Amino acid sequence: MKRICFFMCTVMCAVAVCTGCGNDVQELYVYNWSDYINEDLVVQFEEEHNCRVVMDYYDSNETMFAKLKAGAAGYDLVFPSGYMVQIMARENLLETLDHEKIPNIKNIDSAYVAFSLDLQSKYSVPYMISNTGIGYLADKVDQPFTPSWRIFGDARFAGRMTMLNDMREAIGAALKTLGYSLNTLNPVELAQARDLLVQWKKNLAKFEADQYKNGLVSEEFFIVQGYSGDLYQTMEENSDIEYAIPVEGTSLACDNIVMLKSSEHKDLAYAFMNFLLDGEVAAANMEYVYYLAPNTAAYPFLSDDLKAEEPILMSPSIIANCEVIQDLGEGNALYSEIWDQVKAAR
Ligand code: SPD
Repeated sequence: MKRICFFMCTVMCAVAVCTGCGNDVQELYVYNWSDYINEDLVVQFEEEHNCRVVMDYYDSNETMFAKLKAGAAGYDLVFPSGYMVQIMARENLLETLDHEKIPNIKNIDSAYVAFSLDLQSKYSVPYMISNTGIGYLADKVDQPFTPSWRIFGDARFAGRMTMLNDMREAIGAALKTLGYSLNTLNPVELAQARDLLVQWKKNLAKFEADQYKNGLVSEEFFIVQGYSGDLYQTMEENSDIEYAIPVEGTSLACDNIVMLKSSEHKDLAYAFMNFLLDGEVAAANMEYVYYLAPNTAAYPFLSDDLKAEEPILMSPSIIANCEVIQDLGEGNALYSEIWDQVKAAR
């Protein structure tokens, strides 16, 4: 309900701005994943800076990139994963960051910077780190439950399962199941992953990257592929939901904050970046979204409950079972081709 109210307020602010009521305040246009920021913090920032933050949402890196490439204008800040930062930088979409305008950049935990893929934070600052796993209703699966991506091949759950509408995540799960790297460029391995995904697709209600959370909470779906924090959020609403990382391994993503070259509110955008990197703010954000903000100043503020959740805190044993999705340059097209074939398959 809280999340819906926030969405309504955001829409009302946008309407107010468009109709001229908000002309006396500056606006910041943020394009982010859904359920990925603590709305109380947004309100705090608006009050501190006498501004309005207007949010828009996407459900995959590729959707966001396609929209920007198609000419969507007006956004100031975006939150892409590491591999997508590389792609956007190559496309000349990103502002080179002035670190002097982000003093809280000193809080970034150097232990995790490699996951962002932008080692010098030239274009991006790390925001949150996630892994991808299986969310499931404990009373619907065999116990003890051994988490495996192969569950999507189990016809007993046909129509009750979803996988992410996110090509690198869905193909990545199939590749890991076959024992391959989720960054492979080997055409034989990719063809095998495609065939496996086409088999799984027969049992899926759909490929979906946003509404699957509500579907799991309402028990329309029993088993979903999803992002760690998003699935931890669903546990607040249905205590039968559990989260597990498949034994075959999975992806790790560091999502980052980038400023678009076309941003018209760069000072405010820097202020928001810096705000989100404040230790107390980052901790309050983590407690809401259930992802790891790699921020050394945040750790002392975290609750013991959050610190006990290894998949959120990315303990070494979790990281050992994860692989970072890389930008594959021209090889990215191979994944798009495979994905088109999976989508077209019956
Ligand atoms: N609700 C936001 C979830 C974003 C998690 N990271 C996405 C990584 C995609 N590979």
